[in-house]
Amino acid sequence: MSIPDVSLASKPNSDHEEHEKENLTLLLDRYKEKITRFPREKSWMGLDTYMYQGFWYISKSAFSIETTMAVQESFQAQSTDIYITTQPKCGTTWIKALVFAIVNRTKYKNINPSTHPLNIYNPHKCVPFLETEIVRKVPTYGHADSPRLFASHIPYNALPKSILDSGCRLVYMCRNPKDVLVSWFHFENKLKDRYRTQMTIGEMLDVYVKGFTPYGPYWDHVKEYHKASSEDPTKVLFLTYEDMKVDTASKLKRLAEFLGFPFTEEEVANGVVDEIVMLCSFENLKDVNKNGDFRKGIPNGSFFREGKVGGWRNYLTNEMTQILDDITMEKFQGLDISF
Ligand code: PAP
Repeated sequence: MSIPDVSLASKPNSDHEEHEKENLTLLLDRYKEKITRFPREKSWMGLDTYMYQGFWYISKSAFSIETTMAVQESFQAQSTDIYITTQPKCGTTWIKALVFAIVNRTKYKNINPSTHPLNIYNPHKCVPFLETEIVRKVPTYGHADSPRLFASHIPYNALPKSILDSGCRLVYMCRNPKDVLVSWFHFENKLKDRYRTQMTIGEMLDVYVKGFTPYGPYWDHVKEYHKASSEDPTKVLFLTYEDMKVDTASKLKRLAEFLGFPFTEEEVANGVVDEIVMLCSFENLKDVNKNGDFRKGIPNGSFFREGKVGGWRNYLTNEMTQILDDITMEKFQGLDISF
């Protein structure tokens, strides 16, 4: 079983990160002309956003139209790969930790728990994004045994053909859009060094409902993965953050089965499921990640704010709630998606 070279990837501001920056600059240059032909709007934080294949993407960053096009052009899937896919702020960090812990549990069975990668590194270091993998100097899985674990925010139909055709498994997690918006609101406003501007929740709502958010519209992203899961539930597992919160242990078992790593009766009896739930709990991961930066200007702690369901009630007015509820009802009409 191979795992990412977390030790290498864990050093912010290292040569490694410098190299990624250089590669990203090359990509920006490669697609510079092309993106000028796409429809453009304003996203939040003053960022430009471009319409590409039905979704909006910001430019000039790791999670951008350029990296999406590069992934489409050159990423090669293997049939044994596992992909974790989400809209940002839907529980990516959590589901990465859960999948990593399930798939690698035998490898770390007899180690001192304090040396488990999830007790040392940010889950984002343990499961790389396709969007950052594409600019890496050395591929994360250089000598890959299977399965390789990757994550992505790229919409289903925009994933590289080799992922869609290879038969590999995809885990999709979505979340109540009201909590997603509130989570975005806190995250973006925390990155003061990046944007040098702050936005109100009302201003962000305006952008959100228009779909001009990274990988937006949120609702279309969810619908594409939901459709893919309905068409082939053995290939795409559709999860919600809320369901996972209600009964993490039983959802974890289902997730493990889907991934092809079911828990044995003995493991269940020995408390392995509960151990993983605890290892990946908000409280544990928040504590592990209380110091340091994930990348320059992005503290590890910024991925762990509240970790609750329904926190939106403290931030959205009745009017804002109504706007989001109306869109959600209209967009998800007839689909068994509930939060
Ligand atoms: P990303 O897309 O930037 O990686 P993502 O991990 O999808 O972000 O979402 C962050 C949210 O997940 C945060 O929600 P909040 O702002 O409402 O609090 C974060 O707290 C929450 N989160 C992170 N880790 C966990 C966890 N282990 N359990 C539950 N929620 C978590």
